[in-house]
Amino acid sequence: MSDCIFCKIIHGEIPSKKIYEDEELCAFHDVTPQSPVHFLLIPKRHIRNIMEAEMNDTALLGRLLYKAQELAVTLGCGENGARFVINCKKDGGQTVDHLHIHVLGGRYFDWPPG
Ligand code: DGP
Repeated sequence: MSDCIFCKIIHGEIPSKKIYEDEELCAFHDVTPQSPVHFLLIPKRHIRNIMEAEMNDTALLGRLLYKAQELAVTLGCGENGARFVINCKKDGGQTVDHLHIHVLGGRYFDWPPG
């Protein structure tokens, strides 16, 4: 989608610190990190949010989740764990309308969120 920040990152039109990329997925460090490890993993196809995923997307969503934990382990979160977050729409605090999972690690996160 032409005016989507994350689509522009995928196409290299906006610089980013990429961690991983394959034919379906792309991961890069968050520009405003909230913890020592904070990256975003996204599908390359423009899906606006998790609630717009379709039945046909279940394999992609499975890969997204699997790759998120794999990258978290690679970045040193294997022992202490991490927070995996998907914000959705206004009440979920989503600010970029391209499905993404936040992976946050390297420090403790309280629960419930504020
Ligand atoms: P959310 O609130 O879940 O929609 O989070 C969007 C995240 O995207 C937020 O933590 C900041 C990050 N972000 C926004 N613009 C950019 C950008 O241009 N580059 C990178 N790397 N991250 C961005």
